[in-house]
Amino acid sequence: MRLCVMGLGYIGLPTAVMFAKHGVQVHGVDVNEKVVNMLNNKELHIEEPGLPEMLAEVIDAGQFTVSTKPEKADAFIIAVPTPVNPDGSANVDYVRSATEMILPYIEKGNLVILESTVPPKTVENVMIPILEKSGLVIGEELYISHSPERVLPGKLFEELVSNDRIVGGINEKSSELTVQLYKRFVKGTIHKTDATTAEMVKLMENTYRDINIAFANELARIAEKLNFDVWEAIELANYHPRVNIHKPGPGVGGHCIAVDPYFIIEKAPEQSKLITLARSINSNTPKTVVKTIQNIVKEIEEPKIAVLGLAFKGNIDDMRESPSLEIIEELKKAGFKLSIHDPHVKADVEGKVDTVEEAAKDADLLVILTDHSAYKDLDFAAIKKVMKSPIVYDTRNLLDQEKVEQAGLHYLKIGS
Ligand code: SAJ
Repeated sequence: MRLCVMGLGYIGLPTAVMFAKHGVQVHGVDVNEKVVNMLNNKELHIEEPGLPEMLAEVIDAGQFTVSTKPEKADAFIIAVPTPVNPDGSANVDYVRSATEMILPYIEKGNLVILESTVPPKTVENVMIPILEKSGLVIGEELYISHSPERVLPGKLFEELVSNDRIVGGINEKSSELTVQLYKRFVKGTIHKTDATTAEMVKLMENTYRDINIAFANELARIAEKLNFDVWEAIELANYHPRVNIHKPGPGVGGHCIAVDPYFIIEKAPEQSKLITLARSINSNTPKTVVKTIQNIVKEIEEPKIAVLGLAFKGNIDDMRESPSLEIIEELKKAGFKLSIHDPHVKADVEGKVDTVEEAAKDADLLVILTDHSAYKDLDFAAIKKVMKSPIVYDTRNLLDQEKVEQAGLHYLKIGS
């Protein structure tokens, strides 16, 4: 079995490596030459627990090759990004170009699977017309399906295996061949449907989460106005067997939840009123955080803010759509002096320092923006010593309030 994986990012690379580990001869393709060179040297451009070891293993075993050009295979997986255009619509150019790239390598009996998250009808209206140019009869000589990835960065390998999977073929044979392929490592149930339903299922999952988080963020604003602790209230409400309110925070980041709802809105704007409102609540949340920060330090002359966390969520290095970036930008615009820290992000960011103590030095406020585990066990006594004003603002309800206060710091958190 030979597999060609187009796009070696957060999803394509771990998926390719996983197939290689399960007896498939995998060829990975990325248009970025730098990424290809790094991978060939067994170096990684992304962070994911377990990936470095597995990459080295499959390369050494000769099961995984990487280049900028596709090769002939039995099956092709497309896992390329779908960015958002400035007008909010999905940019499916990479899906289009990856499909065009594999066209010269396609042979009778091949299977093409799209894993990228896309607006409904992309398989039908974008991929099929390109693949028809192969001259093969679609559905009879060339099989096509959509099997959206649904794994959580940071827990990717665990979820690749244990999560249920949706497979939406353009016909039964396409679905069946796709199921057979993923069965090599998927232990969860693989559910068969059609391509358009699969496209929608993926978008609905992330939109459900976006709406739920918007509700939590709204509750946090209500708590701040009415003076109760939203975290305690949510915890208590969630003891009800049919309630599962998500967590408020500094905003919603990442390339999935902050983006996918727009793919539904784009195709049915009139019908997507709740989805649109939730999106606007979440995308305005970073501004609310900035206002709160301004309020906390309003009496302090030329305040310095130490910002902890650049990644969009804990224990990963991904900054895509991270609320931290917008908050930092707004704080800079407002003229605050900033020092920034993130133990996972390696990219160069202006003002980033190597340790929390360095960031806290002479600061008037320490703001927790990302729920990295490393921040839970900070040496708060040492931090207090170096800070100018000992105030902590926790937008994730991450820290142990008692521990922070015992060290002599003043503790404030979002939604209370
Ligand atoms: N967040 C909150 N409150 C919460 C949960 C999350 O503010 O209660 C924030 C996070 O801090 C982060 C953002 O939302 O900024 C998104 O984080 P996430 O952990 O909810 O999701 P992602 O983007 O890492 O991954 C999601 C997952 N989708 C669902 O859980 C329905 C994952 O399974 C998908 O594979 C992924 O999107 C994707 O690629 O679509």
